[in-house]
Amino acid sequence: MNITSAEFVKGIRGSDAILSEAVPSVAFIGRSNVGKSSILNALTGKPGMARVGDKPGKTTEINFFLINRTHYFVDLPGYGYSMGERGQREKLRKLIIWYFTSGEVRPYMVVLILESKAGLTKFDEQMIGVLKEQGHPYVIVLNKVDKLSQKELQLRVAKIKEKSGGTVIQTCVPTGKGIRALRDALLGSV
Ligand SMILES: Nc1nc2c(ncn2[C@@H]2O[C@H](COP(=O)(O)OP(=O)(O)OP(=O)(O)O)[C@@H](O)[C@H]2O)c(=O)[nH]1
Ligand SMILES: [Mg+2]
Repeated sequence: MNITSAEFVKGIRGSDAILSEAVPSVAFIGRSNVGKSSILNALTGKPGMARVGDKPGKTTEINFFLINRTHYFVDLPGYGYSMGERGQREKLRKLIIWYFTSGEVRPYMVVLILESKAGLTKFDEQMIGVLKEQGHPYVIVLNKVDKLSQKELQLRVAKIKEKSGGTVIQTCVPTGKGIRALRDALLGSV
């Protein structure tokens, strides 16, 4: 499916009426700075829609984008970065956990984004634990594949598959690699 319209609706920091809307949603999560917001922009073809940053911690709210007037793409803050103020980090971590455990939302897919050089970290494994426990379906995306050689990439993908047991979609935002495959996986190929 092509994306014909995408617009920012709102950012939330806790319970909100938007959570009870009957709109199917996809959530984007991962460690800070892995490229969650960049991937969301690439999927929609709107480079400036979600805010992207050089420093971790750019996204600080749970941001809802209405896609084709039928779906929400939900951009979450990142977890697991060591920079920034401890109180703020803890707040964001709690917000992410709340989103997936409060029982208020049931995304039909969670996109767990990893960075190619770091691979699957302990923070990601914890997050996968939460998703499994709550019964949220998820797909793993390995982003920034431009940062590894072909050989390193093969090893990295094999390792992630072995640990997670699932498929891994490889993406690179600057070249657009894997973006169509991800869009089709989320919205269907028709
Ligand atoms: N080389 C390379 N850089 C990328 C890629 N995708 C994103 N980036 C860069 O990575 C940085 C972080 O991107 P964001 O999209 O802000 O990352 P995020 O995961 O949303 O970060 P937080 O909101 O802080 O959690 C930016 O400088 C992007 O330009 C990629 O595929 N390759
Ligand atoms: Mg972001």
